Amino acid sequence: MTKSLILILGDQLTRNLKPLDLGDKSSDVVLMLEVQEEATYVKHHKKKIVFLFSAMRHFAKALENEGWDVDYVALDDQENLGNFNDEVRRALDRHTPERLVMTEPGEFRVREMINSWPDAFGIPVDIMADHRFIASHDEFRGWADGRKQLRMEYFYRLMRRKTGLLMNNEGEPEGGKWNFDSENRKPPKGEMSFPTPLKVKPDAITQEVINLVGERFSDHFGDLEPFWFGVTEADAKKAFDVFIDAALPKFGDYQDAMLEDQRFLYHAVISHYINAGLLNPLDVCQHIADEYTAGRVPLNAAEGFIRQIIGWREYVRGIYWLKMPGYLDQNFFGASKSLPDFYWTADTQMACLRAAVTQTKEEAYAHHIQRLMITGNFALIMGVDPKQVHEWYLAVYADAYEWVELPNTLGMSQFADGGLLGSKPYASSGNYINKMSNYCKNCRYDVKQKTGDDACPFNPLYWDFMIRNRKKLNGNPRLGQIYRNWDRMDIVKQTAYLATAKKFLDEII
Ligand code: FAD
Ligand code: DLZ
Ligand code: SF4
Repeated sequence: MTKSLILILGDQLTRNLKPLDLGDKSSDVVLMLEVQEEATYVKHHKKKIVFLFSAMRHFAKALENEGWDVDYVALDDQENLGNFNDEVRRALDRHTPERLVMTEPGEFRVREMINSWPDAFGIPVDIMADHRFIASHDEFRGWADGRKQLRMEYFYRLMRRKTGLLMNNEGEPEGGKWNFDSENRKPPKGEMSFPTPLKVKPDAITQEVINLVGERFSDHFGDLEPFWFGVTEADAKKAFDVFIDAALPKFGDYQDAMLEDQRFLYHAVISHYINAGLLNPLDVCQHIADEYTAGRVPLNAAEGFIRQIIGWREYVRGIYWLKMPGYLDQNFFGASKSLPDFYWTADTQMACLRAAVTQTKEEAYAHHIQRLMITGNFALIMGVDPKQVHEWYLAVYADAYEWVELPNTLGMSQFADGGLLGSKPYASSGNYINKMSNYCKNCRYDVKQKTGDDACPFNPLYWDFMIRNRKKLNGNPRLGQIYRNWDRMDIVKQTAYLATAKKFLDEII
């Protein structure tokens, strides 16, 4: 008889799971489930589904090769009932285990579902902590408790101390500073050469999944092929090595740059691997720290990268679990406009948005500044309902799971939490985009024009946003100068800004 049925979810594809450590190959069964509901509760990008199902199938095979008994329910199995509840119930009938064991899920929605299983199925359910994360839920709560502001920077220092990453023997940060961002954020300049992320040719398993997704999810956003993501731990490690050799030294310098014909620049393109379990976040950071110690990468690159993972990634997860479920419904500005259609079609004359959406459609990837300062910024200043923005980001990126996507979107990008994550909204005019990218050169709009039919829409919409939300933002010390600039502007110019914004929203969107 099966002692434990070990459920492994689609974003837990690692041996670094407590239930596997404690499990017994001779008496336990591993359960993995491809279910329609997970692929459609938001209509995930086709490439994201291929990536996850193929990675799940490869992981199941690897466990079998190690001697585990794996019960794998594929999406096209005749009896598959299409959701976790029904499929777990069926598996319990098949195996009649003493208990169900699993690692905690990443998403609140799934956690609630699992919480109902002991009663619903009359079986003990052991839910173990996810040790891929550096901070436990209690540790984050302990840090957050009683603090007025939950700034990432302070939490990050705690994580640096905890991991010892980039800390010297005296317990001080390498280079005498915690953060080297002032050396980053360079605009792209002159002739630059760019590496290409590792592209893996689909094997027979991946090809089978591509065919399945093509048949079952043809109405989902995004191009199915060419599909080049790795789907195993070995692929992911190779991709990470390619990044280290070819891109890491320049990662910091050009972290915020954007170029129309360069989709990846010096970014790692590994978030989908980390989030699904194919790469371990702490191992990744240790590797980067070792590269710095060996003198192969500058400190600004190593620190900048490590901060994204042990800082931002851990921090947003902490915020998510601290604030859910209420977090999902936050809407500080009361924004209610619908997400424009061009977020799905890329059919817009704004070159920056066209490029970001086209790339998202083709690659299920956009880098951070495209997400924050192009698609996010536009939705923010236009006044789109943050829930719609959230659902878009959750659907379209291969790395998107609610625990990481929601705080980044609703908090960092849309300021819908009223400033829990960021001290001011990431709203900008076209000037920032022009400085950091080459998009404006090929745009029907003129970034230098502030008002009128040819003005870059970001220019009037920026002011429209600031004025529309003035009551809510007035007390923000970081925005005082901006409002003073507005107040000094002559009324004709102010009126022209707001009229241009209105015309654009009424006629173009
Ligand atoms: P790099 O730029 O090379 O960074 C290295 C790694 O740092 C990433 O692989 C990632 O693991 C981590 N990282 C960097 N920034 C963040 C961050 N803000 N939060 C968490 N981890 C971070 N990231 C996701 O993993 N999933 C999401 O669903 C997601 N949604 C986002 C939505 C918005 C609106 C914004 C502004 C950002 C979002 N991010 C998300 C963060 C970031 O954009 C991606 O992690 C990054 O673009 C992934 O590409 P990369 O691997 O090339 O990252
Ligand atoms: C994202 C996703 C998709 C598309 N499909 C599955 C699936 O069929 N089976 C599965 O176990 N997990 C899937 N996932 C990942 C889950 O949505 C993820 O594990 C939960 O959101 C919990 O974080
Ligand atoms: Fe985007 Fe404005 Fe530049 Fe056009 S001019 S690419 S809309 S920022």
